[in-house]
Amino acid sequence: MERTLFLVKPDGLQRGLVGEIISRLEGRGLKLVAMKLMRMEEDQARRHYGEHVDRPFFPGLVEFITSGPLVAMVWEADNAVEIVRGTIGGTDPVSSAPGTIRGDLGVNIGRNLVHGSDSTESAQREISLFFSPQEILDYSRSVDPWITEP
Ligand code: IDP
Ligand code: MG
Repeated sequence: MERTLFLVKPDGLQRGLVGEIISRLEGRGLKLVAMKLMRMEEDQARRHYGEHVDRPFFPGLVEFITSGPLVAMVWEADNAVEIVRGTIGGTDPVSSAPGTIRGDLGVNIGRNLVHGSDSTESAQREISLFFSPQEILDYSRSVDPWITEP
């Protein structure tokens, strides 16, 4: 089963949108398998966003993502990466589609509320930056056959 790392960034937490954002993923039927309230350290932030190290927005991004508490999660489903990215919407809320998290709740690319892994390879790397294997729970739900055809 595919897993993806999902973050409600510090702006989402400060704005009181954690519940609303989680509801959108719960509502789609994805399974929550890990979650923690935490504050990222600078070193962790630099590794998480390592692909962007040379971009002009990198210092501001690291400062923002470490500026306050965030909520980190792992969600599981067949095609979890693509499903979560679709529910998040495009990177810049100015043009994110209405109906997506960023398209409904944000207006600025530097405050775009959430993160979702962009590939299964990124997901594996990112999940291991946030969670130990013991923190990721394996369980079944009786509703599963009503969400995914067995
Ligand atoms: P993604 O979050 O949709 O995968 P990426 O291109 O991987 O988007 O960028 C990572 C994060 O860096 C974005 O979510 C956003 O917070 C920030 N970011 C990207 N481009 C800009 C920019 O031009 N200005 C400010 N922040 C940016
Ligand atoms: Mg990205």
